[in-house]
Amino acid sequence: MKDALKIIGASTLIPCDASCGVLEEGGVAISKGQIVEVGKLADLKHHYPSASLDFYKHGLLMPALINPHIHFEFSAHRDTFVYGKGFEGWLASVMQKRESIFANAQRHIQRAIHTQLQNGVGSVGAISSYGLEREILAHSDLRVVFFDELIGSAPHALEQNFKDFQHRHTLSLQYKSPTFTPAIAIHSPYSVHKELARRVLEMADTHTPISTHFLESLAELEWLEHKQGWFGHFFQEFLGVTNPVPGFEGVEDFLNLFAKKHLLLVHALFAQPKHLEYAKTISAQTHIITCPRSNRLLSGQLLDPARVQECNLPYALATDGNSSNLDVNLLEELRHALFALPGDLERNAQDLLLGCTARASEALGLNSGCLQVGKDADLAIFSCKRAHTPLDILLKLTQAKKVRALYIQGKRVLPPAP
Ligand code: MCF
Ligand code: FE
Repeated sequence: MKDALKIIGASTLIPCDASCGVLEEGGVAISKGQIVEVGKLADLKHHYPSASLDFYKHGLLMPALINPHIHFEFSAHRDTFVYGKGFEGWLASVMQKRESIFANAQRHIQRAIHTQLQNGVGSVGAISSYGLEREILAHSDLRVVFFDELIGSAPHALEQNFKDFQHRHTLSLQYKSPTFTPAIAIHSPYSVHKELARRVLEMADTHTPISTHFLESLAELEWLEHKQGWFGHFFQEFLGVTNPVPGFEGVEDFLNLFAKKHLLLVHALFAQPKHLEYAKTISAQTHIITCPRSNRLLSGQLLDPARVQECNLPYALATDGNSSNLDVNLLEELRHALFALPGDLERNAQDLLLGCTARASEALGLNSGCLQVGKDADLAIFSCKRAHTPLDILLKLTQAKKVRALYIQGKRVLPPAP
C-alpha cells in the first residue's frame, strides 16, 4: 500500500536547527517516513488537503531525543559498584563484580529500553561488551547505533580477542537495517592493545561511528602521558602483569588510531586543550559526548562546556549506563546538566537542547535530530502550554517527566495504537 501523507502538528514547534527558533501552531508533513515540509499548520493543511492530521493542543513538537552513549547490558546494576572512592574505586569494583550484574539481564534491558521511549528518546548509541542486548534492541522500537566494544590489552590473547570481536561484530552486521547500524567502540586507552585496536579499526570505513571512553580520569592521563600512577597497580593487581607499561606512547599516539574516522570521544573530562586540538586534526568528524552524572559519581567533576567550545568541538549529552549512574533517564540527565554545568545558563540551555537532538544525531551519523525537509521523521511531543526560548523548553521537558507521543520513521510508537 502507498504510504499516505500525514501532518503532525502542535501548539509549539521547535525544529532544533542552529537558530533554535520557535514556531507557534506549527507542523511537519511526512511521506515515507521522512519530513517533506515544515511550517505553519495552516499552510501545511493548504498544501496537503487530503493528508491525515495528528494535532497536539498544548503540545511541544520537536525531534525525538537521542541518547548517544548507554550500556544496556549493565541495566540491572543498583548498588554493586562503588561510588565515592574515585574512578579507581569504581573500576576496581567493576573488575571484581561485573559478572553478578548480568543475571536476568534481559528483563532489565527491556526496562531500560522502555525508559528511553518514555523519555521521548528515539535513538540510542548502545555500547555492547558482550552482545547480550543485540537482539532485543534490533527488535525494539528504538533506532539503534550498536557499538560492539573492543576490550583486551594482553599481548598473548591478541588473536583470541580479535576473533571474539570479529564474531560479535559479524553477528551485529547481520542485523543491519535502517533502524540498526552496526558500529565499533574501542573501550579506552588503558584497556586495549594497540595492534588489536588497529586491526579492529581496519574493519571500519570513514562513515562508521567509532566511540571510545577517553580521559575519564586523572589516573588515565597520568598513565598515558607519564607511565605512572594507579594504573600500574591496576595491571598488577587485577591482570597479573609483572612490569606493566602503557600500550600507547601518550595521548596523541592513542588518538592516531582514529585518523579520518567518525569519532565519538566520550567523557574527555581530563583532556587538555592541546589534546582536543589534536583530536580535531586527526579527524574532522570528532564529537565529544558528556555524561555529567556519571562523571560526577566516578571522577568527582563535570566537563566545562566552555573548554570544549573554545576548541570549536561540538558536544552531545548522554546518560552512560546504569553501571555509572542512578538511572538511564535522559530527561533527568538534562535537568542535572542544566543546574550543575558551569557557565551561562541560556547558552548552556541551547547547547544542551542541541546536544540531545541535532548534535547527538551528527555524532551518531544519523539523519534525524532536526525538523528539516529530508530528515527522518523521528518526532517527540511533550505537554507544554507555552515556551519561547531553549531554556523554557528544557524546563518544560524536565517537568513533563515523560513524552506524550513518539514517532519513529513517521510511525507512532507511543502511545501504542489500540
Ligand atoms: O562509561 C562508564 C565508565 N567508563 C568505562 N566503562 C564503562 C562505563 N559504564 C560501563 N562501562 C563498562 C565497559 O563497557 O565497564 C566495563 C566495560 O564493559 C569496564 S572493563 C575495563
Ligand atoms: Fe560508558
